[in-house]
Amino acid sequence: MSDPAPPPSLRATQQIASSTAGAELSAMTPRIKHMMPEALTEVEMQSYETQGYILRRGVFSSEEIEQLNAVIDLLAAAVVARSHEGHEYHIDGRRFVDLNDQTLQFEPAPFEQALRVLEPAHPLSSALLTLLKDVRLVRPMRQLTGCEHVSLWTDKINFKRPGGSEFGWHQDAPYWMHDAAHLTQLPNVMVTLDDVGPGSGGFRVVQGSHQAGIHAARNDGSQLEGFYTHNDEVDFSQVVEFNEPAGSAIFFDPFLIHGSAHNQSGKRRRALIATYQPANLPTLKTKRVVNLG
Ligand SMILES: O=C(O)CCC(=O)C(=O)O
Repeated sequence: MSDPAPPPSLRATQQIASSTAGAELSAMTPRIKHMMPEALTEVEMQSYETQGYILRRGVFSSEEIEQLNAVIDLLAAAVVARSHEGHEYHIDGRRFVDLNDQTLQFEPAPFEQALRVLEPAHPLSSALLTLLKDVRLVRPMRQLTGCEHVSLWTDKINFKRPGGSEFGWHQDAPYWMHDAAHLTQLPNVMVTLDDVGPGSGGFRVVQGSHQAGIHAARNDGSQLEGFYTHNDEVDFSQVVEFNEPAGSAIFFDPFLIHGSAHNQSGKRRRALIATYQPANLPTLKTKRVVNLG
């Protein structure tokens, strides 16, 4: 799929409120174990309400991200090596493989062998599950779901290799509306796994766009047209691109229009996106309950 959007007039990343969040019980982070976890402030909560997102820089240290990336590289290589065992199909010219509980999505030509998206990723690595249970994610997610405890809805890793393709403008709610009755309680978080600079396909949102419910979809004849937001619905004056260091966390509303351009840089732009929900509810794909704290 190609993103038909004209080049948006990008605003500099806004840091609505920044916070170095604290403690994690993970074995990966002995150095900062003593720090207190930090709940979202009232200002941050207000930003989420009005703008549809919250950016926190420096949530995870470079050492933590480095360790996580080493795990991710290994598990990505392992699933790609086994992809011939899965069920292969094509949607809008892109190759997909369902392998056990995972869906692998590959880049379009000329990088057909390169993994683009892996979902869900947490069953493949205890380090990923540990990250999802980390208080630096769980505590804000409790606030954003309005629940005392949360579970996982879905999680994925987007790999965006050099030359990797764009993510067209879309909202998540239309993807999930047939599987979830609690659409407003499905907040996302993107954890950046590489430093992101201009041209490397940074995550973009249309701030405030979550307030208008589900926007009109594309009608370009593609198989997935119903899941992409029509260009006329995108207010380009409100686009924010996140060119942020690895270890940042961007919390965003499931109704927020978002996407990203292709990666023109020579470096990877990996990211983990996880969606939380109230506790004791089944995940999107496996239907297993994964309580996170
Ligand atoms: O990785 C990105 O830049 C955007 C990802 C995204 O929008 C998605 O996976 O739904």
